[in-house]
Amino acid sequence: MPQLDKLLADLEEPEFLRQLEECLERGDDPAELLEECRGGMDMVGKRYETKEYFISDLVMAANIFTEALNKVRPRLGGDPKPGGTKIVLGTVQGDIHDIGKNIVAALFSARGFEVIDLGVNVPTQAFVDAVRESGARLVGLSALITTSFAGIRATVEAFAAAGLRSRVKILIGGGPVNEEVRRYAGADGVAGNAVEAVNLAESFSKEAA
Ligand code: B12
Repeated sequence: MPQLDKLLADLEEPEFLRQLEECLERGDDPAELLEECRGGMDMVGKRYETKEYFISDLVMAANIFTEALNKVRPRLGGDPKPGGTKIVLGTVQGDIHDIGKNIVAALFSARGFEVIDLGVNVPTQAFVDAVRESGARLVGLSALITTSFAGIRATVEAFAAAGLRSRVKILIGGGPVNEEVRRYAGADGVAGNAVEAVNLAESFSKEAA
């Protein structure tokens, strides 16, 4: 079994991509492969904390992961369906991490949702406006740095202030986001990875139907 996580953490780009191709060719589960790669990003984060890696290494790791996601995306299957359940997705204000959000977006599209991706560092009002314009009943907020938990909460509060809180289910996720953060922010659900995120969204959509 190749160690995709370690190859990514060591920034061994050509060998990492070669082995990823091999795994895809032999039919390994694409979502599981992405989770293994995510383990490599955790190692990168730890090396950054211990000052073995610098920001430039984080950028390089992010670029390699993005290439990996581009290779894996077609294998996730499905087609984006304009008529599917809509979800407004974005990384909250103050935060520019988007790899996890992009994986979540890819899996939602593959499972037949229509994803309205607002990108990164999204102002609270932009989420509210997107829900108003699209009529989406699901919102997904991503956050990777602890200082952006306040951005999650502010976004939830913005929906309340706009009188839309009961219309939408708000899912949150991203590295350190957990049940405690969900309670702090007043969101409806939290998921630890993209597969859990889609399953939770599907159960919310069924409830609403
Ligand atoms: C790559 C990286 C970067 C890249 C990001 C590039 C990009 N395009 O995203 C760059 C270099 C830009 C970067 C910048 C910074 N980073 Co950074 N970064 C990382 C790193 C190494 C990996 C993140 C990642 O991509 N993980 C892989 C993805 C797949 O995992 P994920 O995001 O968790 O997503 C999964 C789940 O969480 C879930 N999910 C994700 N989103 C959502 C959304 C919903 C709705 C749901 C339901 C689920 C869900 O599904 C995903 C798939 O399974 C992490 C370390 C780590 N362990 O995460 C640090 C890390 C997050 N960064 C950190 C820091 C400090 C920074 C900077 C502040 C550094 C600086 N001094 O400038 C800046 C932040 C700037 C800002 N304002 O945002 C710290 C945060 C510490 C903290 N206490 O908050 C970390 C933890 C590193 C560390 N250990 O110190 N970073």
